Amino acid sequence: IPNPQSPMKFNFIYIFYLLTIKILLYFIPMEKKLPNILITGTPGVGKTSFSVLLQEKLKELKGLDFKNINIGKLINEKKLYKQWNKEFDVSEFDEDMVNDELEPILNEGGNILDFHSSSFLPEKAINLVVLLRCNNTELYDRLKARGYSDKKITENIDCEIMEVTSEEVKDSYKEDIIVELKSEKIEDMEINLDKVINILENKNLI
Ligand code: DAT
Repeated sequence: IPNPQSPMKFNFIYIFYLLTIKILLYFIPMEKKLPNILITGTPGVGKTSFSVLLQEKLKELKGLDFKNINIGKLINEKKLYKQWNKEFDVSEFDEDMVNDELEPILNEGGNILDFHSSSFLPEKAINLVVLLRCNNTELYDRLKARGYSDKKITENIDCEIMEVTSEEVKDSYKEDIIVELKSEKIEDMEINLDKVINILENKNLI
């Protein structure tokens, strides 16, 4: 600690003392918050499959521990809805209830969020939006295999054709954080994983 007895010596020691602290702080690695990545798209495009693979690959390649948040599951488990839509057999989630639940999770960072809707999330909390797209024939087969009713299949395919999810993303997030990727064949998965990891690195997010 500088000795205030001699002013000249004091100044010199004081400056030296401050510089040393500054240099030390520069070299001490600060813990960087990991980004929040939203994986979105019409039901059946491959959000859940991609989210799981991305989490695994980020761990394997980069040693990073991301959490996987399936928002649909969270809504059902925590009952974050006020109504159930009997016609389509889905919950009509309550945006405020979901955001209250997500707030501390998003503040921590390091989340891969998997959900078909995106506009209600706080824009500033999302660092990258991955929008998956799939052609109608493939989407039909996937939704049929899932046991959806014809009505629910048609509704979802219409959403993809009308670009509902895509429009929602483009209206809610800045263009430079949106990545649109084709998710039709198994090979697309590996290509998409590499692309997303590259983008995260180039944007200095990981
Ligand atoms: P979502 O979470 O968007 O509803 P999912 O991950 O459950 O979709 O995938 C739906 C089905 O499609 C599932 O059986 C896995 C398969 N699938 C996902 N991505 C695929 C891809 N790129 N190529 C082939 N099949 C894929």
